[in-house]
Amino acid sequence: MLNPIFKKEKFKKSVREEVKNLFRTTLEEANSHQIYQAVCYVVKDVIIDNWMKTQKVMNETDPKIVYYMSMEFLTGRYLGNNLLNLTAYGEVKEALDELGIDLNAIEDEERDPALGNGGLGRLAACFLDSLATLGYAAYGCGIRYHYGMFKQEIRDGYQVEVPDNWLKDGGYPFELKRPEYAKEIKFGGYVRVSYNQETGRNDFIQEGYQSVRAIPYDLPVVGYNNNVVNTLRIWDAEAINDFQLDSFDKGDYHKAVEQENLARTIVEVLYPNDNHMAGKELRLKQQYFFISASVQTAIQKYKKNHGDIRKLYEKITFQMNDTHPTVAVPELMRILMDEEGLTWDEAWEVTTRTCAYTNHTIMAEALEKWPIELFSRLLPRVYQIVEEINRRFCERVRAQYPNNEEKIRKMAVIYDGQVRMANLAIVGGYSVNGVARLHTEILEKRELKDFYEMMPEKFNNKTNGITQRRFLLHGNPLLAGWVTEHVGKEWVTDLSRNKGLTVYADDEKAQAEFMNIKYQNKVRLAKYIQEHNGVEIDPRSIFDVQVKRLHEYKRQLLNILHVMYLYNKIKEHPELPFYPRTFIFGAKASAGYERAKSIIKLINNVGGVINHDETIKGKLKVVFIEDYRVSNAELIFAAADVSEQISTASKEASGTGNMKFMLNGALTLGTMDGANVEIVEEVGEENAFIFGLTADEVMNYEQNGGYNPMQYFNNDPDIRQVLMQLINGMYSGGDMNMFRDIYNSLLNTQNSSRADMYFILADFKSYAAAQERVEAKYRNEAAWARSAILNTACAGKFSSDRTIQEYVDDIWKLERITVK
Ligand code: 26W
Repeated sequence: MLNPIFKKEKFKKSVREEVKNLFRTTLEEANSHQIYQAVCYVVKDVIIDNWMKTQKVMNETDPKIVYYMSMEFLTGRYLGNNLLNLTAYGEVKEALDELGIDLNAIEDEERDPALGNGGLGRLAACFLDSLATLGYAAYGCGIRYHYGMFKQEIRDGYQVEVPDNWLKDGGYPFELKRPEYAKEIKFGGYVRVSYNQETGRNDFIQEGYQSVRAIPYDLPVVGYNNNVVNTLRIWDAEAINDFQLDSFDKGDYHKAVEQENLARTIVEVLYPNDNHMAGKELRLKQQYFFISASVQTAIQKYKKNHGDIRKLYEKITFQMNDTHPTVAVPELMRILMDEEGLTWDEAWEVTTRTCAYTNHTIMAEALEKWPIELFSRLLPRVYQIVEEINRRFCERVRAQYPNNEEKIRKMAVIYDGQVRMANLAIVGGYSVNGVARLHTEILEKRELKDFYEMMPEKFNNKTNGITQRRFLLHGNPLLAGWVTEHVGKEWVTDLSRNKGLTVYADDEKAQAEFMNIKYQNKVRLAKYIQEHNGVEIDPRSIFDVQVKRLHEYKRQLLNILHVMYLYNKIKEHPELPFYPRTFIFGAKASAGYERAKSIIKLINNVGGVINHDETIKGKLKVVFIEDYRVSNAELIFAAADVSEQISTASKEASGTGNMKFMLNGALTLGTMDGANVEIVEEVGEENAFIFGLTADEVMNYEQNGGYNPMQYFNNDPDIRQVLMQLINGMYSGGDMNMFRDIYNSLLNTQNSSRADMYFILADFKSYAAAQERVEAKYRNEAAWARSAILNTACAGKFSSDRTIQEYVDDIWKLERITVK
């Protein structure tokens, strides 16, 4: 199975050669970064062979293809993962060892391609991994941002955003520029309608537009041990007419400059907003840019082997990752009608059988809406089509629900001067799915109720998953080895095999081994934290971890308020038993999200006070890990005892970090929200710590009112004490105003929004009680080990392989390919 290139002697020779060719130097003199690049290029050679073979099989067998369209792909580093999926990691590690080179150090030379914000982008990357591993033909379609997610630095406790130029020093080793597949994308101008004698129909011709050239870069997506290599195609932009002097003479100087600017700005940066719609013109440009390029490419590819464009849906699905790619619906209509000559009805039939939509959030502020003025100015022809989609759809609604303008108000695609992208995605596609059972139920019963009633057949659930290959095999080699010893290697492609670990849950030896591995991973993380954050933590303490984007609904604030409460307890009762705890946070806040940023500052300041208080004898530590990202996430999950999943019930669509913790044997401390519900269902409530309001209770309060946070403040001295400490200068060097906004957000009604929007005070005491159960259980080593093993054992459902197979069976209907 092993490719001969990875035979040790051969591989060592190739690396030497590559270092020489690339850098005109010897291996002995090359620095780590040069060696890293050389190793990548040797590995890339193998990948390219399989890549071409996969293409050949696709051409010969003509399978149906899914195009996974996403503005974000948070892939994390490639080198280690590629080696693992090529099953060459061990060989290469040994070969490099013999050269005196440490593979882990080489891997650390790679920058994370951070082309995504959080859950949605990482999910897209897990899905590509599973698609390739299961042998399905798939393209990821995205944007080659020059600056992905910012690098986070913490200065004086504050988040500082630093641009992260991931393409610095000669681009990215694994990508391949494909200029021969460039496409032209048009913006603005107007639509001229002219009668066509030949066809007897009107032609719609866009004129006076600006255009930009979309250039694809391909990244390989290596399947596990199956020779399949799919493609993640990310689009870069170049100016269409490199600056021509004569355009000055023609009076087009201004336009030439503008087109240059358009090309320069369009893919410059990823919007660092998570669950918040900014409504920026450039963002809509980005969306149309990569969608038009991707749709054009897909159609061109289809037409190479197929005569009848009316059957497009038999060979292609466009899966839209949230509403960000929804302009695919009218763009496909445009191409089918204006370029392929289909009638409206024919084009609509094709479009609504080709497009499918995944919803990832019910947060109202995340819903994408574009002002008509902006949309029609930027995409004049596409807008005409959206208008017609809306007109016809409203007609249908009125026919089905006569005299019910309420239905129109809720379901229209264009309303109140805005284009509503979710409504467009639902109307223009054949499938709408949520990402966890509870989330889909909320969509059907509340958020999208009217659509569900009108077209229930479109709705379905696909509970998220994660790839065990990155988050166990690569991220936690010790535990991966242990799992293999006990249930065999098959779990790598069939995570349900982990069930076999159940029989070891009560086995003393297995428990000791399991906890010892956890301990070693804690030592590894402690070392990372010491090196990167300068904080010393005790690997024997309970590692209680919350890593995810910073958002009020995710309630990092509840966590840190509870830490403040514990600190008060320890100070007041130093004699009481207390199991040492380390609270670990990692989170980026959107650059413009002020409250999120002050929560980061609060966490750091609380750490500053507690970590330096010698009187508590190290019982409590708080660390904020700077620049949380995929690469350090792998270390963090492996080392966690407790997984904090404490969102306000109903707000977290699914969560996927929760699954990564579970797989690595951490116990969930969480609310009944998102996929937590299913995690608890799999592992049993006695192996998790559940607390807080239910989704129904939260939604009830939201609908009917009756929630009064002041009552907790007045009646509960512990809560009052902690809240007063936000404004008495205790954690702000005497500054009484530093955290006043946070205090106000919990207690004071500000400009029409309710105080404590996320029910932190309502859940505080039940959270504290759950934390007490954590401590009690941890004291009982056997009980903890048992639960930890069961978490790893019961994580099978949460493999993205399972998720992808469900997408294939219910939505995409793909057939597998085999590559020899
Ligand atoms: C328009 C601005 C914007 C940007 C990003 C709106 C919404 C988003 C994403 C949908 C936010 C996101 O990443 N959502 C997360 O998706 C994960 C994968 O399904 C879920 O596990 C998380 O619960 C959800 O918050």
